[in-house]
Amino acid sequence: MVMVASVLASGCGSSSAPPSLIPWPAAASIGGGDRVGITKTSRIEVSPGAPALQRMGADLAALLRPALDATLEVHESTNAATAGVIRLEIDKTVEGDEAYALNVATNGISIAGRTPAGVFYGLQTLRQLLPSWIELRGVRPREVTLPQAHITDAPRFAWRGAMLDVARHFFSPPELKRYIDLLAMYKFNHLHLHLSDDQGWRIEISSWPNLTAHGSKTSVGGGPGGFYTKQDYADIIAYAGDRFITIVPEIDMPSHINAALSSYPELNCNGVAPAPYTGIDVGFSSFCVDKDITYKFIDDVFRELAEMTPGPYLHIGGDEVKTLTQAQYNAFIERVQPIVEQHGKIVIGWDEVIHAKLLPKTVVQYWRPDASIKPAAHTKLILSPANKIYLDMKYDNAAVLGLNWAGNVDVGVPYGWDPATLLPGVETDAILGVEAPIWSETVTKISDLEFLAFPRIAEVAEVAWSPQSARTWANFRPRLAAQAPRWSALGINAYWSPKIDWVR
Ligand code: TNX
Repeated sequence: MVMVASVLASGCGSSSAPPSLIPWPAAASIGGGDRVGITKTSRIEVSPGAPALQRMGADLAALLRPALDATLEVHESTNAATAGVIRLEIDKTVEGDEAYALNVATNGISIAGRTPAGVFYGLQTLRQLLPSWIELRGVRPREVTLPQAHITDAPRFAWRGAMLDVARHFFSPPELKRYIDLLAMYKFNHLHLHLSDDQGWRIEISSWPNLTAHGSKTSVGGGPGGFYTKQDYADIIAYAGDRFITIVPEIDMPSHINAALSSYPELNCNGVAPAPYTGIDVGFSSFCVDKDITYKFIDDVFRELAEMTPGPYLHIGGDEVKTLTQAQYNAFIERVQPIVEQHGKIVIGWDEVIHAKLLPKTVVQYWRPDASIKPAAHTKLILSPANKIYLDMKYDNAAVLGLNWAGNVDVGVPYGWDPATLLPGVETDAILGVEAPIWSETVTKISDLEFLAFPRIAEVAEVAWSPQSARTWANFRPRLAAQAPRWSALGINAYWSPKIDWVR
């Protein structure tokens, strides 16, 4: 890995700061020689017959439009890049489904990927090589230049996830799209939606309409709640899909289920629907695990969810059950897994499911800080240790937003974590990747969400993408600091931690 730190400051509008790429690429040589200009007469060319590349080309043109005061055209071509061309290309010789090669040179700019996803990640890197003011909306013509660069890159982990709890507080489709946009910039590829909990049910299920007619109307603190119609959900999936983000829906059970129990008395052992719940306790509610109707309900819900969800996974929750015996819990998890698989999907469960007999494909999401539950050797894992990457934990004792049951997670804590070290004895190839949850007990609006996510989500992005050998805090810190003008231009309500010398 070579990084030429001095970038030539030639011409107006060029920046003298070193390029602040996050996540840092697997191999990069940046800077040296003349900066490369993009002008009104530049052209975007894409491999023929690839609609995803056309779309990405149009998105790049839209990004450049305010600065150029012109919309670059996107053309199909089989020619190699030449001066004045930005080329997006499918190249089967690039190794790795999410890998890309990015070249910025005076004789042309090119991004090659084996798949459209690879090209997309190359484009996110290109975006960060552009001056930060490129992110401003509204026409302000300026000379656009970027440093020469030769980058070949591929992710460390296949699963680079974020989770959002839309149950404790609801987030509207436009708010979700905003978060998806921000995640995509940092090469995340999964967004897990925690769609139900005690305080609210957030997804339309046609066969059990009271889930939304009644169960969606509450949230923590008694706010109005909300839910996604099937159309909203399809729209969110398509929006995420265009950004190579897979939506992973979770219906949490057998506990965290008061919203459903409150909507249908017959799901309760005593046949009486409990009142809606707006507090923040956990573990008190449970499905009636001995009633057949419970499994009819689960089958209906996962059938509809499977029909709505193109991604391969359905998350069944399984966490924090306080009112069942271990035997009841295990039997429940063992009965629910095949229901999900019958609908063609792979089960994910929070780490408590390890106590039950798991189907070979079932994926475990490990959330506890310690290694106190041991997964079987072959079990695939998503790592979300609460004391490292729960982004709903407070930054410090003075913080107002967030919880602190797993301790504070200050800036630098996510970065300092190497996923390979969490579970001694677990093979690294059992680790699908990492996922940073934001539980929303204290989070009521998108600006709160942004405050908890930024800057820590950028740390998680690099933990998930970059080779461990390339990662040091000393190297990351100035790159993080240099994100500030970009985040400001994007209107992100970041936490400007005093630990970072933010570039202003
Ligand atoms: C634990 S970790 C939970 C959630 C809470 C969260 C708050 C896990 C699987 N469950 O129910 O919202 O802590 O940080």
